[in-house]
Amino acid sequence: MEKYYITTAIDYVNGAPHIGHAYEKILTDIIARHYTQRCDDVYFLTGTDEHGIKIQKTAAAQGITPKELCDMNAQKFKDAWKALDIDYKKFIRTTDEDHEKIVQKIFDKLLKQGDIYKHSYEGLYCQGCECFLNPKDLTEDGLCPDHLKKPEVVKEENYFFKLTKYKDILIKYIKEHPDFIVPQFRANEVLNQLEDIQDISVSRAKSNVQWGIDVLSDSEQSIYVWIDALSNYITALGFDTENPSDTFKKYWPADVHVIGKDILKFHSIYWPAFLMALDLPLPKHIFAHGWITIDESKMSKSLGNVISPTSVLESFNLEHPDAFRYYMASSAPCGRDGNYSDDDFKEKVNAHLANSMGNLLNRTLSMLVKYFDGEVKPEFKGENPLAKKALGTVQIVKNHFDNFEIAEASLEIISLVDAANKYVQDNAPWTLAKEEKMIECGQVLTNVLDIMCIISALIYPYCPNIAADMARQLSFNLKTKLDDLTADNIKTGKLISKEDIKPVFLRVDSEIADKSQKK
Ligand code: ME8
Repeated sequence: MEKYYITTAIDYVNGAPHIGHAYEKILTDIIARHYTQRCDDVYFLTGTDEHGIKIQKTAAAQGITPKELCDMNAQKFKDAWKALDIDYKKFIRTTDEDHEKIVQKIFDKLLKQGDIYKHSYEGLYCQGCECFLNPKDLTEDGLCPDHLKKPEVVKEENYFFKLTKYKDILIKYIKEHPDFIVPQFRANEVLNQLEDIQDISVSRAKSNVQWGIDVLSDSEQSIYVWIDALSNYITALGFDTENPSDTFKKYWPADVHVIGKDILKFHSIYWPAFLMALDLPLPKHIFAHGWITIDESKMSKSLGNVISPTSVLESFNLEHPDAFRYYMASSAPCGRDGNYSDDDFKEKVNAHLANSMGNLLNRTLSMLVKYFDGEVKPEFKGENPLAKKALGTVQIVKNHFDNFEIAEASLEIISLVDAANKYVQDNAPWTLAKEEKMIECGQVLTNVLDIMCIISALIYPYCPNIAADMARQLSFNLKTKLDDLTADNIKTGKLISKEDIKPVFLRVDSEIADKSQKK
């Protein structure tokens, strides 16, 4: 694998980031970090979507300019991703000058080659979706099914993109590439939507929408938000209609666009059609994740249950975001909806990260210090009964990531931790020490520590801080590529002293955590 190009959806900046936005960025960051363990060149793009009527109206309601609103809220997204250790390479804003210029050129090219034409139109526009809705998709009360709001009747002369021209070729492509849309069960929904697809409006009259990129040849029209937004995946790399940059040539096509299920239509129908019109290759995968609910309810301003991504870190006084990242990433199987609840969060991270994984390392290192002054003797090394399961888990985890099964992969890692715990329980090194079977005791401890190195590598994408703490105590190089992992990781000689043993994760709400909170 030479390169891996991965993107998130770019978030609307008419509000602050919430836990749903965070879910997507965490999933993407985990996938990106996993691939850094398999390939030297991962490009991770995220950003904000800053044009459109929604942003224009929110700014007006707050008495500020759209640009001021965008600047203020884009910063909130950047701050949140920093707090969650989202390690993106580039943050694109659709108000970036170079992005705007290239979007104008893309539109112009499609217009000149006849993929875009002008047409007078009356339709039902949903501001929440920033798109025209088909009357047959509305609820019985005539509302947008996603936003439960009445769409407005818009009558305008707009530019249209000839989506119908690409209908058959798109259907064929999706049928011939069963891994294009992930999870596969969503492909049928897309094929159904394609059946009655129409040409789509790709501009709005400036008189109605001022906050948008001007059509180059027609200053009365601004470019429709989805052409503007979707193009970010190529403009960020320096795409140009005449002279694409080397970065673009290197990274395009994207390996995966990670997006929510609500915007799958735009990514698996509109975007591939735009790309075909531009004569560019299609992304390899569109991964549509599910939605996060709070205490089993849909998050909404009116219910007052919108949770900011950093509020969880603050309310549990977490010193790093690992537990939250782990919890979110393991909250739902591939493409299914997940849920956040405080109680479930506490229970799961305490059980998995503190009791199973953290304690195992802590107990094993403490015994090594107690019985052997922290030294791994050459005679402790030998055949490791946990090796097969551990190296098998590495392969299973890789396979899960290839299918974007992030929660499923995390379960495999915890199952390896459980197997190592059972091995310690079954072999009771404390009893071996009491019976003065010191070599056997040392072997058991070393076997576990060798496997803990593999566990630190596997948990790294989810919990980079915990993994770094584990690796430090094990003198293990976390930069080891997954394919280079062996079951022989611990060097012989002095490994650790008593004062260097440190719990890698304190139970949330435990006494110790309470004390460190008071500090
Ligand atoms: O759709 N759970 O922006 P957006 C999980 N600007 N994911 C959620 C979620 C939830 N409760 N709520 C939102 C847009 N998301 C466009 C995208 S891409 C070229 C343009 C996800 O701020 C949502 O599914 O409404 C989407 O993938 C992302 O957050 C941004 O949503």
